[in-house]
Amino acid sequence: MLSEINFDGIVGPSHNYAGLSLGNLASTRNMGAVSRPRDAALQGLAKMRANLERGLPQGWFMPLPRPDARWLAALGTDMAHADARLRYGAMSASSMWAANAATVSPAPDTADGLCHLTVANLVTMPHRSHEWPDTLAQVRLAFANRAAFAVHVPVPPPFGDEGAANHMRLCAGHDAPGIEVFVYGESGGPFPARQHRVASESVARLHGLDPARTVFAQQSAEAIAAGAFHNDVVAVANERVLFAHELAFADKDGLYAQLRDKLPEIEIVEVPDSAVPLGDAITSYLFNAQLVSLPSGEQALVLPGEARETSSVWSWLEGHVAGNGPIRHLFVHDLRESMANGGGPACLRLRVVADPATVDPRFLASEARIAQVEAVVRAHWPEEIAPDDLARPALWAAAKAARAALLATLGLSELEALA
Ligand code: SUG
Repeated sequence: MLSEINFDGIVGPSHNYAGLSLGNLASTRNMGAVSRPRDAALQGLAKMRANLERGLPQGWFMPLPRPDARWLAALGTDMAHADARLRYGAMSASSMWAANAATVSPAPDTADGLCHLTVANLVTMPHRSHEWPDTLAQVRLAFANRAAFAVHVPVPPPFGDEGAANHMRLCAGHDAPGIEVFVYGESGGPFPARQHRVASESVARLHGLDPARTVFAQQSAEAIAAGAFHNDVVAVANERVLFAHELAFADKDGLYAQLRDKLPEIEIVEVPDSAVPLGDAITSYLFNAQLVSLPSGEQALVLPGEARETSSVWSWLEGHVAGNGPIRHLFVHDLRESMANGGGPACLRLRVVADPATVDPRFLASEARIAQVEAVVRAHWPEEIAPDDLARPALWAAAKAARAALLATLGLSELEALA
């Protein structure tokens, strides 16, 4: 009955490169570049379609209202008067990275047998700090079935929580009790540590996790300083496989020992820095692949094109697949628009292990519905946005109208009233 459903954020019509995320090297590198929102959304939808064709249940989340007039009003301003930084923040399409929407503990892991979701507060980055009220409204709608789900409001500030991007689950099978691993950062380096240990501990308590099956691990300062602003840039887990870079964790030996103790069948696939230097892992997003179990039971990586273009990464992957490693298949997708803001295949999705019949069907994708969404995107999403365009009222109106058209197509116009 339980399966893993990947909920991808549909890339919003205001997708742009304003360079807002310190510590996210791609975001900084592409600051001021011209974005292509239509292509960005179509690239994301093509990934969803391909995963659906691979036999993987697929869901989606809607873009949030942009510009976010309510946020600006709370700051005493509006789009016409806000300074550029606030205007950029109000127009950010960053909710596309659904891995940051919430942390999810599936029913087999929790004391009350419900699937728990805590919406992330994203307090560290101003442009992301105002996502949560609209994300919460959407999550409450998608997972309204109280016999199956419990939805929590975000952990209060100042404890930064960035959701599933810093959370991994290891288990014998998706429907078996899992070991939940919360990865946090310690501040003090050149870039912010976005996930606070207190936030991770709070989420574990709120979800009613068994302390004996819960692990807290520190992300290595070296990884954060090298641009791994979330753990999912350097590690990913699926069922009994942990796939991680050698330099991902502050104390990898301690972590691996705990995991082996709690899940003896674990397979740890560690990529040494000598084979794939940390810098290559981060620019290629090797570990920000979706590690998925195909209907055959074999595991596959859904990778961005940049992984194939990075020779150290591609040689390592080819060697692994040719050998006897647990990852048996490699699927490559062009996600260039999202990648240029530091968002790979795994950033774009939130994994929820649940019975699809318990989810509001408007949040579940099908081949026909993907085609409908593509038509809306082709008709309404801007082709290009330069940062200066974000000051144009015509773009604000176009972004609003485009989202409204999408919501109407999927029967989700009530989200407009919730905003
Ligand atoms: O929070 N980029 C996002 C990318 C998030 C990736 N998510 C995961 N690793 N799970 C971030 O840094 C760029 C915004 C800008 O520069 O306009 C941005 O927000």
